[in-house]
Amino acid sequence: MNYTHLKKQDPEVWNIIKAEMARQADELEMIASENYVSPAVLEAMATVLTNKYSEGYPGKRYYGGNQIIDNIETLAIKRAKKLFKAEHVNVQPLSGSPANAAVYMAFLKPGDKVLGLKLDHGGHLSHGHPVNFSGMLYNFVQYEVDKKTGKINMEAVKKLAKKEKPQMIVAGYSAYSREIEWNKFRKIADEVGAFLFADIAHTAGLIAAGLLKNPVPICDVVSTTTHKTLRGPRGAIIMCQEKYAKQIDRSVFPGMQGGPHDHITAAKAVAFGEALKPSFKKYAAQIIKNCQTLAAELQKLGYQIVSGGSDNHLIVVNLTNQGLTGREAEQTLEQVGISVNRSTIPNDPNPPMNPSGIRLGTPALTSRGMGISEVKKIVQLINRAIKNRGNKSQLKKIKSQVRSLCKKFPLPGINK
Ligand code: DSN
Repeated sequence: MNYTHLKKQDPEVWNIIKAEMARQADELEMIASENYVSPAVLEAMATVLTNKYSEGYPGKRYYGGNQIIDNIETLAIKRAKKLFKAEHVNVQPLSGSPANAAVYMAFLKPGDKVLGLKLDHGGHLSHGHPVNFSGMLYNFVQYEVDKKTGKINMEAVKKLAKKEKPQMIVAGYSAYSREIEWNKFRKIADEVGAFLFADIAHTAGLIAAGLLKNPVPICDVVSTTTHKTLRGPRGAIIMCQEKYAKQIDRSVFPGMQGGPHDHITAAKAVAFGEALKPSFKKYAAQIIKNCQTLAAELQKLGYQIVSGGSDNHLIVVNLTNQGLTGREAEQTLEQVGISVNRSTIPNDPNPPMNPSGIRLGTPALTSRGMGISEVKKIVQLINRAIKNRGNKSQLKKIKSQVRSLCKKFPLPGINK
């Protein structure tokens, strides 16, 4: 994109955007939930579809002039259904938390009991944390990962579900690196008469590529953001069995949201189209290989990985034996141009603002075309930065090495 009008009309805004483009191009993005969209996805977002109001659904809108918007929403739905083998898809949710709010509203009454994974064990704020709407409106009981293995112990989940008899069980996480046993969750949910809700925001791209088990045919309802491993625009979708279609649609609109963002719906359709291509499967497979290399190389250097490894795109590194906190690691790595985020570890003795770990992911590196040899180099850079924290001249040297690596892998969608 040339941004001709923006550059001329509003250099103040343009200069900020340009600086962010340079940051993204010159730095390594290892935040597990971030990615780079394709130029086609970027272009779809920057279209006149943003001008339209279209409350309602295709063929049933509350505003005139929606014939063409209906086509884009219908196409996005069709592609998402194919990608995830879904009976029904709502493509309007604005992002992950609003999507989850709509799911709860569709299936629960305030005060109903729900089982969700605790935040410091890898769950998400919207899975019942007390400071979040989910924890305020619903009676969440939190399950945990196993103390010894760092993995979800399905026997413990079953025991808790039988004791608590929740109306809903939430599975699918933000900082959990292992495969999820969807069929076992289904069995438990059936035994206690609960709805099963999967939040696959993190792993949707890997599931779409057929590399992780697809929970859509197993669960009652599934939400995902579209901008993580799925590599689409910032937004979300909800998938459910046909028998729940009406209650989900009503819950999204008019329950939670007003007009959908039609330019984003168009970009979602483009991203789903990309994810349906064989090249996406290759991309997703490389994400996992890169992540497993990342885990193994860090382990060789003495770093502890929660659960001992990864089946997906992310790892959580427990830094306790390295003598620094997650915040110190995040800040040190930021100084050399590597973006990561501090993360709690299970049963973290430290507070969430300064927890004991960092979360690292490979979706964005892989979108740049980086493979195993680059990941090995990056692990060396991370380790050197951590070992030399506070040493300005060493950190400067590492930063220039990060930059030279980035130069060899230009970003999609950036036209500097
Ligand atoms: N903020 C996202 C993440 O980083 O996992 C989840 O919402």
